[in-house]
Amino acid sequence: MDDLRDKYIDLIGAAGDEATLEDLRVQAVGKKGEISLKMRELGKMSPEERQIMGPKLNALKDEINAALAAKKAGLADAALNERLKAEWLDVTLPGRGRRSGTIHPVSQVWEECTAIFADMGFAVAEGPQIETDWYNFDALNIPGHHPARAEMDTFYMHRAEGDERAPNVLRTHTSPVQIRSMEAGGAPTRIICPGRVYRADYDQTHTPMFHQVEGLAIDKDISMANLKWVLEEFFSAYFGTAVKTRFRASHFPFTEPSAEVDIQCQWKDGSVKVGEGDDWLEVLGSGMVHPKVLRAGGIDPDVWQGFAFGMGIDRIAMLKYGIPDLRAFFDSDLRWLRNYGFASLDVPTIRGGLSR
Ligand code: 2NL
Repeated sequence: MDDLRDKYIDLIGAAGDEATLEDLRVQAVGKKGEISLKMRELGKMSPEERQIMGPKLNALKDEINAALAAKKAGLADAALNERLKAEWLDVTLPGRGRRSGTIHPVSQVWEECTAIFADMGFAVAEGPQIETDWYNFDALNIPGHHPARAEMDTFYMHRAEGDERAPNVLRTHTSPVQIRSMEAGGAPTRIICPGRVYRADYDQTHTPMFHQVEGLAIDKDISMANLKWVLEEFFSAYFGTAVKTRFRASHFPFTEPSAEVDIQCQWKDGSVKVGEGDDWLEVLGSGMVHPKVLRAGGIDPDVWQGFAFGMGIDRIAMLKYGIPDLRAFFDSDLRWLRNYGFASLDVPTIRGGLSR
């Protein structure tokens, strides 16, 4: 038994890796290992012999197991020491910078607009981008034969062969959201509707998808004067400087009277500055909501009246942030996005604040 002990203790001491150690474990204390076989022989011994040999064999088995475990831990330590010697890390080096994405100018301006109008008590309403022709046109006093339907370069959805219903459309403005809000919430109301709109038009200043924010205020005594105040307040907050507006008589089917709104600006070496000079830039359409449109939204035009307006988010983004080409907005060019994008934690800038 002493020979057996010395043999395995020496072999375990000399083992150079875990695989050798495992082989030794199987040879010595495995099911068919030398010590296990010896233990099986206990059955053939006399009780007296067994009294002596049993505990001795158990002690030997424990000793071998302990030696295996100790050697295994030793090998792991040695391996770790080798790795620590070979691999090292300078924890004082600066980290590798990770580029973060940017907020698209459209998203930034969208947020700025909603923040400014929210301060004036407007709630945000959103709605579907695929609309029925009733919500997109008829409810807005644009009947089937009206030239505005043709002028709008509408995208029509597919209808199955033989389906004679008027096709759905990609909304050409966010006005249908306002019709839906009138139906759902009635009057009085103050909402803005920012969103994507679609027109089949593509050139220097038009993209087939663009962004619009429309506004609607309905009450018993709302007038064009309120409209003018709200818009001047908006443009001054948005551009961070007092901005004069100029209202020009115009025509839209959904408002009566209607006005196009220009903002004061100056051309300076090829670019435009808002809020100074004596040039004018058209940025917005507006007017008093047409009685037929109020009625389409389920509101009694003999009791209620209101103003509405619509403007392009992309266009006022270009104006404020000096972005020259509209089409680049939707090219997903990373160099452009890094240049014109905003840091994700930038709070919408409403410079100047409101005069209240
Ligand atoms: C433009 C013209 C405008 C409206 C949009 C509107 C909505 C309802 C009722 C009446 Cl529900 N009007 N929206 C009114 C006037 C003009 O947009 O040229 N925008 C860029």
